[in-house]
Amino acid sequence: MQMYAMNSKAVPAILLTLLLMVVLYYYLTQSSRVIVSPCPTSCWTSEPKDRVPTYVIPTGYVFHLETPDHLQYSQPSIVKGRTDVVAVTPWLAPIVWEGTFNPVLLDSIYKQKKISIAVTVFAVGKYIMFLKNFLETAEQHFFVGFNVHVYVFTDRPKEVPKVNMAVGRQLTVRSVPSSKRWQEISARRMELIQKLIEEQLRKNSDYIFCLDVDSKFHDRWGAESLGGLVAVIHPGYYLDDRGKFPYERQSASKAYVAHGEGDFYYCGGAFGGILEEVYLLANTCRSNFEEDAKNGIEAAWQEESHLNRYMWINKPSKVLSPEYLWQDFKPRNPEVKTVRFSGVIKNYADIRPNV
Ligand code: UD2
Repeated sequence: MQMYAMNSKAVPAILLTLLLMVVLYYYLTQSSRVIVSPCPTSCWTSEPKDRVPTYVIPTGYVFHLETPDHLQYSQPSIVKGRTDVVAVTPWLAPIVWEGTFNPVLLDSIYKQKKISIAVTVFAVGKYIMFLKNFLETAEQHFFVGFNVHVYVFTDRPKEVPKVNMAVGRQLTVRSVPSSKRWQEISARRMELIQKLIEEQLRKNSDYIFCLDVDSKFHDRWGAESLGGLVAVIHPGYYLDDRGKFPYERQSASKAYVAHGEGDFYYCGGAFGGILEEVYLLANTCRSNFEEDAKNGIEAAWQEESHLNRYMWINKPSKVLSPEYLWQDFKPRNPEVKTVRFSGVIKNYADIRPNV
C-alpha cells in the first residue's frame, strides 16, 4: 500500500520532468538556427523606433567557418593587399572590394553549409521591361552554384519572362497592385519584404537580398557578400563629405540625419543579410515611413532615406563597396576594379507612372 502511494506521486513527477526535458531540447535545437522574432508585426506600429529592443535581436547567426581539409588557395598576408581603398569600417565591419577576399575559399566554406538565398525584385508597371536582363545576368553571376529563390513582385504576372534557371534555383511571382506614383512603389517594398519574410522565407531561406530591377549583373556577386546586416555604398557619394549626402534633413521626419552625422550614404537599391536582421530593418523603415506619412512628410529619397537612418543607428555588419551597385552612366573610378552589378541607363519620363 505504502509502495503504491509512493509510485502514484512519482509517476506525475517523472512525466513532468520528461516534458520539461523535451521542451528544453526543442528550445536548444531551435536556438542554434536563426531565431524567429517574437515581436509581432504590430509591435512598433504605434511607436516607431530606430533602436531595436534587445529581446528581438537575432542570436543564432552562425559564425563558425569550416573549410574542407587540404583546400589549396593562395597564402593570405596581413601586410600586403590593397592600399588604395579602406577595407574595414570604424566599427570593424569588412568593406568588400575586389582583391580583399578569396572566392574559392569563401565558396568552399559556404557551399558546405547548404544555405538558401532569397532575392526580392519589384517590377511594377513598365519596369517589367528590365526583368529579363536582371534574371538572365543573375544566372551568370549571382551566387552561382548555390540555392537561390527569386521572388518577383509585379502587377503584370503574365509578362514575367521565361528564363532558364540552373538546378537549385527557382522563381516565384507575387502579384501586387499597380500604382500611380513611383514613390509609393519604391516605398511599399519594405512592407512587402517584411510580409514575405513572415509568410514564406522563415520556412526555407537563410539569407535575403533586396535588389532594384533596373539593373544587371556583370561579375561575381557571391558568398563574400553574406553577413548579418549587409549594406551597399552608393556609387554617387562615396568621395563626398557627409554634409553632401542626400539624407533626410527635416528634423520632424523619422528618417532625419543631422548635419555632421552619418557614416556612409547607402543604396536603397541593394541591401540584405540574414532574415531576422532584414526583417527588423524592413519593419522599422516601414513603420517610420508610415509615421511620416501620417504627419504629411515624405522623406527625400523615400525608403532609401529611412534605410540610411536605420543603418546610422544599427551599423551593418558587412559593407559592400560600390562595385556591388554601380551606375552605367558613370565612368568607372580607378579604385573600382570590377563592376559586379549596376543600374542601367533609363529615361525616367518613359518608364515611371508619374514624374
Ligand atoms: C534610387 C534607389 C532606389 C530607391 C529610390 C528612392 C539605387 C540604385 N536606387 O533609385 O532603390 O531607393 O532611389 O525611392 O539605390 N519600381 C517599379 N516600378 C516603378 C518604379 C519603381 O517596379 O514604376 C521599383 C523597381 O524595382 C525599381 C525600384 O522600384 O528598381 C526603385 O525605383 P527607381 O529605380 O525608379 O528609383 P531610383 O532610380 O530613383
